[in-house]
Amino acid sequence: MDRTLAIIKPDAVERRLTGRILERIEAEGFQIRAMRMVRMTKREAEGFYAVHRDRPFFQSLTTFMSSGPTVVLVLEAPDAVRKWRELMGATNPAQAAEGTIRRTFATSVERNATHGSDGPETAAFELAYFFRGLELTGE
Ligand code: IDP
Ligand code: MG
Repeated sequence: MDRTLAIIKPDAVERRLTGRILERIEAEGFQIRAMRMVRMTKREAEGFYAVHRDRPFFQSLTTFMSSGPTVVLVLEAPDAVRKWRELMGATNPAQAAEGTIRRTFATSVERNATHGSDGPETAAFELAYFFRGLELTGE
């Protein structure tokens, strides 16, 4: 079993899409191992997206991610990292496959409804960014 970090971003929470996205996650066979609502500060969003600090969209992205509450989740499934990215679809919703979460719910490349870790090392960093050991080890 594998774990990945998912975030329901502020655009989707604000538009009351949380329930529909959670339903989709469970329907696709993920076990939700931990879940919490988090309103990140600007600084916390910058720490989370530190790998992107030199990208032109960094300031806008971290302002957006700290603009309202998010839902952070630990998802478990075989091959969870890849499987969750596949369910989310491409970063740019215009390029995301039909039926993916981003194709269905995103309104722009920035306001794209959900986040997912992009590999096992990233997942380990991102899970630890939001969840403590005890929350992560429970069955
Ligand atoms: P990912 O979320 O699909 O892994 P990343 O390249 O890691 O995509 O980018 C992180 C987030 O930054 C994206 O989900 C999106 O919200 C935002 N982003 C990425 N590229 C752009 C862009 O070209 N313009 C504006 N925002 C972007
Ligand atoms: Mg990424």
